[in-house]
Amino acid sequence: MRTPSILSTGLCALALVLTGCGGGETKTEEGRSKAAPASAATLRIDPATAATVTGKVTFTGEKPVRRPISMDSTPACARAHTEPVLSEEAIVNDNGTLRNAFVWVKSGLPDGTWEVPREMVTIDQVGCIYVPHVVGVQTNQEVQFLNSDPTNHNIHPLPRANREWNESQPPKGEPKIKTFPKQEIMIPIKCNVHPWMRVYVGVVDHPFFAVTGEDGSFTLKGLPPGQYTVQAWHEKYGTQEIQVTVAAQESKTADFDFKG
Ligand SMILES: [Cu+2]
Repeated sequence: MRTPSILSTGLCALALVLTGCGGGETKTEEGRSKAAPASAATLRIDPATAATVTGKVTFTGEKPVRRPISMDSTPACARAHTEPVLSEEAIVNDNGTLRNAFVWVKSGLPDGTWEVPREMVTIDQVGCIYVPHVVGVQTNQEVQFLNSDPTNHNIHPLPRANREWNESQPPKGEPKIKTFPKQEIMIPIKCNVHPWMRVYVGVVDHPFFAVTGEDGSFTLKGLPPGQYTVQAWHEKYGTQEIQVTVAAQESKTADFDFKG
């Protein structure tokens, strides 16, 4: 758990009256003092009130067939696998849940800027596959792109809100450290060399997001009490939203069901 608190918003508002809360003073042309815009309050998870939303993302319908990926165009990629490599576009787990759904709080949080985690998020290229296939990061959190393969890759995000870039990375090359400053659900990233390679990055301006794994469940921890719209996104099946209201320290369930 991180340290408090959303209280800092209120304290900052009080401090703003007294000192400007981080904003300096500038002189206008007339020589009068004028407060510069204060920096936004930094929000942190408050363990005293932290609520939780858990759930699962299920799938109803005919189970999609995972098509095999041909890597014949790059022998170094093909050689990295002894088993057939299957598409990750739609994976239904054995328990009927959907893997790689991105679940996040779309609205309802207090205004302010959430503390950015110091830990980096890693996206690796292994056997000419992006690992993981779906990942969440906070706005301005560092993301390191690794190339663990003995072959060239070319990382090419296709954002709508963030800046597009396109950089090659040599075999076992230096990590590329990047940030995405704007919230965006989702940024597809391709590789210009290998058309089957795809990772989806969910960039969220707060820490309340999760990706479903092999059991299809998710947990959003540390929420302030409030009324939220929680969205689940899936690359093939689109988006769904659920309204959830949580009191301080309350746990609620929000289950999604995507139809095939
Ligand atoms: Cu590649």
